[in-house]
Amino acid sequence: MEPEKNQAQLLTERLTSLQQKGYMAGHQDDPFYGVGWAYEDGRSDVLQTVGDYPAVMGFELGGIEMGDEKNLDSVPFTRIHDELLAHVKRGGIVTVSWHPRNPITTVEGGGRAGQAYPAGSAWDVTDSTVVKSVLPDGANAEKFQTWMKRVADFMETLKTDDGTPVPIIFRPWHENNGSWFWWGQNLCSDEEYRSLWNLLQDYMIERGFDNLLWSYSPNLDGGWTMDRFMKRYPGNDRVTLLGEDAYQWGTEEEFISGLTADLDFLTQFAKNNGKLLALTECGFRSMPDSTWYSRVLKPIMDKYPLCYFLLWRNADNQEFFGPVPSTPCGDDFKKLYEAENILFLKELNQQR
Ligand code: BMA
Repeated sequence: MEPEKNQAQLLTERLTSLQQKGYMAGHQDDPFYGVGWAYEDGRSDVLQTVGDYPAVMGFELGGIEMGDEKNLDSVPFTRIHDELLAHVKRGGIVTVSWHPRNPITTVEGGGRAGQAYPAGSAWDVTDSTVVKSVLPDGANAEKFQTWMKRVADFMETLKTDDGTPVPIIFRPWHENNGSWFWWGQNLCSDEEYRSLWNLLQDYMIERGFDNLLWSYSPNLDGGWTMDRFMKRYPGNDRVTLLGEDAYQWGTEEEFISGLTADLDFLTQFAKNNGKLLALTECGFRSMPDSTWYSRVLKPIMDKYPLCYFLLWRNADNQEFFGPVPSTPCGDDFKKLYEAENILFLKELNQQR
């Protein structure tokens, strides 16, 4: 008899088969808040824009390591628990990121104890010995064990009513080719980075998690070479999905050429190594161009075998990446909804 498949394997199969139909739309923190509202049950900017939930929802654990009740974006962990499970129950797919505080510079209580951003946060890059300090024998090794334990304790509560752990795309230590997080390019050696990845992954495996689909996502690079990519790649036995975080910060031309070059590279890599591919974060902050989704982003995505794209959060009217209902960018986003190759929640459920 074949051994029973675990949740990560089942999710991998589901993603592989969905990818034949198209790619899924995703949104970070979708059910919590949007432009002009917060914490209204059932509400979502994507839902209000197109009449359907995104297929993928992203959730963030930053702050769980401190024992905080709310994450770094002020979302209560109890709500994250409930909404993540609700999305799985309605047939959706979930992904989890983690922006842990800086274990050297944070104070007990973290940002909620009055440290001003970026001091003590994941973005505090004042010290380049942080990764080293959490590895075995490092000064913060013990503290980091506690941090990982808090992550695991929370993840352990993410189960269906009958006690089955829900499948989660877990995406730690992201954007590591940039130098804005304490695990970034200039903040640790390649070896230290890989040890950090392994430390967390091995801990989670030891704790018995077989429902996590591990996702590796550097940042938009524009010039990957195999040699440089491999320096920090955790390894084929440690990664199931790869992709990158790609925002348009500069010109449209730069974004298109950089992302196209990267997706050419990543598609080939994914194919050769049997990996799934996604745009693990993306967007154009506050949508200065309301035609961006359909005119810039979609034509690029259409060319590649992506599983999904995840637009970042709609924090407020100063910082949003997803559609805002009843605005020009919301209208433009409807074109993505209408496209046959872009899947939202209802289409996922039709595929089952
Ligand atoms: C960043 C911004 C921050 C946020 C962080 C983690 O890109 O949206 O405001 O705290 O992600 O979600």
